[in-house]
Amino acid sequence: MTLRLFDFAGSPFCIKIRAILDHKRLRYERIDILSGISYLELRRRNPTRKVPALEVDGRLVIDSTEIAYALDDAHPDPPLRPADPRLAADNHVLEDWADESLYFYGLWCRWQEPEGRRLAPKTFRGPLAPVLGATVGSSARSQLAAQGIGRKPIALVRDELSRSLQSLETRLEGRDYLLGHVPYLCDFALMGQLVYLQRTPMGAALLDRRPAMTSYLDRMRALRTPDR
Ligand SMILES: N[C@@H](CCC(=O)N[C@@H](CS)C(=O)NCC(=O)O)C(=O)O
Repeated sequence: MTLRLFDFAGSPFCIKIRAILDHKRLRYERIDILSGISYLELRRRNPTRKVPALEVDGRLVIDSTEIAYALDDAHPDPPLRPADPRLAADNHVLEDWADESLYFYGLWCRWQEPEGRRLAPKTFRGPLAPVLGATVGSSARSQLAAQGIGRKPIALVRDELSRSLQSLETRLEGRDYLLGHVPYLCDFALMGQLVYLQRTPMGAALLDRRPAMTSYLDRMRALRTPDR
């Protein structure tokens, strides 16, 4: 199987897929969409224009959930989906919550919270950095306003995020991973969002107060191969 990943290093969804590829010990070519003409290829072949997108033997699979399923179908060991139907349902709901809800808190901490907003543009490198910092930031803030979180007061967003982190901590009591002692797709989705969150000033401050969450992240990181 030949795998080419259209990738952006800092994207929580790309972090999720790179961790899955490593966990399954699959080799792949990494294509940074900010270098060369790869973004034009992505735009041409992917109607959402989003990353990650994974080319599997020439066929482009888009969206991190579909990519995870395609990899799990082709390489079922280690599995990303539990066999038990009730656990499989929890796996799906938790993955979807991480991708579709928690993501917006990371995006908010990065592009809207004042200190995050000041620092985020500086993370881009190269000649396009100033343009990228301005355009990605304003597009993120438009998304946050349309979704609703961007119109909430800071204290409310902080309380909502703290409540979610507290719930995760409670869920992880006595378990290594969200569903027990084996990591499944929901854990890779959560890991991507937590790593992204931890790279923001407010996200780091909230996570640092929760050692159970940081040791969970250490456990997830340890599943990856040492060279990536
Ligand atoms: N549901 C998608 C979300 C992917 C996503 O939002 N990717 C962002 C990067 S974090 C992106 O490519 N944004 C560019 C854009 O919206 O044009 C997935 O799970 O893959």
